[in-house]
Amino acid sequence: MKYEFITVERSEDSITFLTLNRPDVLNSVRREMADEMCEVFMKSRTDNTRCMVISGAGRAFCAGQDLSELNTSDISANDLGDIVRQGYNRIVKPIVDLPFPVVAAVNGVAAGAGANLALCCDIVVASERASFIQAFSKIGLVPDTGGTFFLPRIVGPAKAASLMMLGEKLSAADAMSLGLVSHVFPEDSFDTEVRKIAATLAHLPTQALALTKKLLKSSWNSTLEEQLDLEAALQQQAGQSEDFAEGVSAFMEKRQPQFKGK
Ligand code: T3D
Repeated sequence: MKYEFITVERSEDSITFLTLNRPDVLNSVRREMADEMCEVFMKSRTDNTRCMVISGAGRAFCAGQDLSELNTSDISANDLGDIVRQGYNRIVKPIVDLPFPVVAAVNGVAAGAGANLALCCDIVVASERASFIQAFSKIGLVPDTGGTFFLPRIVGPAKAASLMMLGEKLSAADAMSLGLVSHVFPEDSFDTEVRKIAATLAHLPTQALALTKKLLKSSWNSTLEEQLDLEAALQQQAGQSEDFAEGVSAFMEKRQPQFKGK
């Protein structure tokens, strides 16, 4: 399938690489781009994808909403609620629910909805030249794309408020020290390192990773008792997988496991 605003590449080891592809405007998001992303998310549920990597073409990851898509001659005529519901909310929910890990490979600036798109992914890695800006307040908007959910939970409420209100730009190193990203790689080796992480994830027991994702999501809002119950229920499920049988056999036989994601 050929897309206009994104590219999609599939590796032999079942990794789907989704690249936002509007480099001239720093991969800012139009409605059609969001539609294309949603289609990829939907297809990836049934095409044996075991890991997805989201990144941006050119020097940016994503500069958020394409501001030129708005009606600027009558700004209040724009239905921003609709743009958020039909665009960004439709992107965040599937990413969080996809039954495999999603890696945000933040290759450059991530601003506004682009910054929060990264934060809703399971693993966020950054190039040394990446930066993160909660740009919304600079144009009179509020943070969206799940930013007010994820950011305070990652950095704490005080830092989240400061980042979101002052719109301070974070370097990759700052993002790393605040816990927004798990790895920072030099620009030269960024693509190679991202592929290594994605390949590692794609060879792990995918079902167990999907269940881990569910547990982590649930932990945002659960009591300890609820989490303990869910851990038991999902461990029961993981224990029925072929990959668990393979993992234990491989351990006993002192060999590397060959997980199939089943
Ligand atoms: O509908 C709604 O608005 C509701 C939803 C909102 C969600 C949001 O994401 S709101 C936040 C929108 N994003 C922004 O406000 C960020 C705007 N961009 C910037 O602040 C800067 O571009 C950056 C800090 C991201 C990068 O700065 P810099 O100096 O590296 O690049 P630049 O020169 O500003 O941008 C390069 C080109 O990309 C430039 O075009 P040109 O002059 O070469 O023809 C610029 O206009 C274009 N561009 C960058 N961001 C956007 C954009 N064009 C459209 N929309 C953008 N968001």
